[in-house]
Parts: sequence; C-alpha cells; structure tokens
Amino acid sequence: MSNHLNVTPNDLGAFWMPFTANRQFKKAPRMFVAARDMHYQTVDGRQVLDGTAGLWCVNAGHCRPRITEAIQQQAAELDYAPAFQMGHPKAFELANALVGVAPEGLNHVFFTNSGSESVETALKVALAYHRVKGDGSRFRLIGRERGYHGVNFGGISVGGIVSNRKMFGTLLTGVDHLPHTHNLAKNAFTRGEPAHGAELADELERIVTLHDPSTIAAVIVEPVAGSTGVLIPPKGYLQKLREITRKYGILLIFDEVITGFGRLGTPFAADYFGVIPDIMVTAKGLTNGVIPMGAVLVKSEIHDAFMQGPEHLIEFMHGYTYSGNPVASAAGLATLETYKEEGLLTRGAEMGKYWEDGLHSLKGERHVIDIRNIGLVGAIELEPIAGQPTKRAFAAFVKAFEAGILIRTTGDIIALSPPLIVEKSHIDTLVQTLRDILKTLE
Ligand code: PXG
Repeated sequence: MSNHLNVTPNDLGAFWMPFTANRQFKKAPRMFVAARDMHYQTVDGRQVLDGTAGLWCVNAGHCRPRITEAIQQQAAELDYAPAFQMGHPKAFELANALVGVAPEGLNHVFFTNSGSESVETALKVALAYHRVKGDGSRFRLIGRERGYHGVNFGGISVGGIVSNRKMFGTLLTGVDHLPHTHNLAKNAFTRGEPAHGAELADELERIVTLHDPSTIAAVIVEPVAGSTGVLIPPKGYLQKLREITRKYGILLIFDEVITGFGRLGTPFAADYFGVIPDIMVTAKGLTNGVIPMGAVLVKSEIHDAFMQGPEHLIEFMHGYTYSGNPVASAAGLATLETYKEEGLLTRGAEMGKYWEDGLHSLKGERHVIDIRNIGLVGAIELEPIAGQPTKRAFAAFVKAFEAGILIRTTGDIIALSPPLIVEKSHIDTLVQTLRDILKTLE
C-alpha cells in the first residue's frame, strides 16, 4: 500500500457531506486514503478492519485487481456511449450475467446509478406496468415502517424512517405502510429468523381491504431491513406477503440493495427465503461499490407487457444518462466474475455459523439488549442513554474507529456486514474489539 501520509485536504468547508454530522466531523475528521482487501488505511497511516464492507457494498473486499483492471481498460477503450437509442456490448453482457445469477424468472434488467434510482425505477415500472395492461386504477404503493428505500421522493414516500421524511413536504400521495416486524420483547437474541411475527404480514390484508385491491400497484419491502438496524423477517412472513400479493394481483418488489450479492449466504435474499418477487431492486454489491451502478430486474411478464404498439416508439419513458455506462458495466462484469471465481455469493453460508457464534458471545456485555444475525450481517442493539438516543452507539462508532475497526451505527444499533472475503481471524478481531469497547461505554 502506498504511503499517503502527506495527503490532507486543506479546507473541509466546501464539501457538504451526506448523512454526516458535518460540524462534528470537520472538528475531528476521519479520513481514509487507501484500502486493500479487508482493510482501510487512514490518513495517519493506521490500518482499520472493515466491518461494514464500506457502506454494505464492497462485498469482494477492497481494490481487487481484476475489477480495477477492467475499469482501467474500459475507460481507455470506450469511455462513454449514449444510453438512449445506442448501445455497447458490455451493458448487454452484464444484463445477461445478472440474469444468470438472479432468481428464476427475473429475466430483464434496467440499469440505474444507485439504489435510490433503482427504487424510483422499480416503482415507476410497477405503476406503468398496470397501466399498459389497461389496469391504470392501480396507483397505490405500499411500503413498510422502518423501511429504507433510498432518499429520492418515491423512496422516502414508501420508506418508513420518520427523520428521512418529515422535512420534505407531502411526498407521493396514495402510499400506505405495513407495520415493521421488530419485536424485542418476543424475539431478542434470536439467531437467524425470529419465531414471532409472521402474522404481521396479514396487515396487508387489512390495507388491501381498506383501499380495495383494484387500487394497489405494488408492495415494496427490504427482505431484511438493513439501514434501520438489521431487522430480520419473522419465519414465514415474506412467504405470506408473497401469497397475499399474488392473490390480489399486486406486484411484490424486493429491495435487495443490501441483501443482494451474497450478503445472506445466498446470491439474493429471494434465494434465502425461497420467495421470488416480481421486481428486484439492486445496487451496491453489483459493482463492489467501486463505480456507482444499480439494476432493477423484472419478470418477463412485466417486461413483455411494455413491448407493444408501433416499434419506432419508446416503450418506457424512463432512463438515465449513465444507465449501463461502459465503465460501470465493465466493473459489474469483473465483480460478478470475482464473486463466481471465489464462491463469494455463497461464502456467507460457510462463515455464517462462526459469525453468529462470535456475535452472540457478546450477550451479557453492558448495555446490550439484543444481538441478531443472518448470513454475514449482524446487529448489536444497545440500550439508549435516557433522553439522548443515538449517543451511546455513536460513541461506540468513534471508539471503534480509534481502536482500528469500522462499524456502522443507526439509532442505538451497531450494524455489521463485513466484506464476504472475511476470515475467522477478522471476525475474532471485530468481536474482541467490540467487547473491549462495550465495557468502556458510558
Ligand atoms: N435501498 C436500500 C435497501 C438501501 O439500503 C438504498 C436503497 C439506496 O441506495 P443508494 O445507492 O441510493 O444510497 C439503500 C442504501 C447504512 C447505509 O449505513 C445504508 C444505505 C446507504 C448508506 C448507508 O445503513 N443503503
């Protein structure tokens, strides 16, 4: 790794940082300047073990040569091709490769540049699908409390995070929400899927009855809610959602931005739970986080419904300048090859037990009110400091960084999602460092 000790920005003011406590950060910046495999290197030359795969995206580990080389080569060969009415081979190759690893029946791919854009795309596909089928009265979208579907208007409308919604006006109309499934009283310290709560899916029946099925276009959920603190679906819950949506002709959208590409030890959460959605939203791990890219996969039935009318007309009035960008496509192809070559899309199944045992060994440490895990995801929920929510977990985050591990916190929940190349020794380090930190928390 090269030495970047002298690389320090001289003014932190201009960059308005996303989802960051800007003033706090700029008083004591935490900067990475390099990365390799499981580790980051800080501006002052320290190694930090990546317990979060960046932001849940660097599934193959950092700076993997095959991906780097693919990007370099593509940028030198064909930097950009117009995304509308023109094509280039790599986008088609990547779409085929994606369909190859995706759950059965998700056969067509629409490219975007982020999870948020994938969500907007999925919602628009759902609404337009019903309309092209002559069923345009289906305009309602159903999300879920504590759901995170990115930050654009559609996504925050179906999302269920109050702080992400309350500043932004009326949002989309015609949206309703399922209850979330988090239940510490019944399910605390569950390993894998919790036993209690499948009946919460029946709330969909209530919502459907309230609005009438003929008005509902789609239900969107994260199979495992990531951002709001790793909320694992109760046993049987997703299967029930599938049954109810099918019964009423409602599309089921899985937002697999976090759960996609091996996070649960299967290629997608749909594989893990044996529930295939009609539309699947992806991003993050698609390109190992290296180049922004998202993809929405849809069933043939949905795609084919649009392929009608005069052939010279555009079938779906949607797309981005960078949909299927050549460099992003090259990164995606190299990423999928890396996953395949190293068996990373199923590695979480091999490592999952060790991961689970390591995390649950923290039961009994101070402030810990729940530990939960699935695949290579885990969460440690802390008792909030009375009257000061988020403060305790944020202190853990800062201490962890100082101690050489990168974790994420949301509310008073510590979320962990290491790159899928994680070894047992890394898990030991993460767990031991967390144990030490938990002992010191106020
Ligand atoms: N859907 C889901 C399920 C997500 O987790 C998005 C959509 C939006 O993706 P983009 O690429 O537009 O950010 C996400 C993003 C965290 C964290 O620490 C989670 C996300 C992003 C940043 C941080 O929990 N998820």
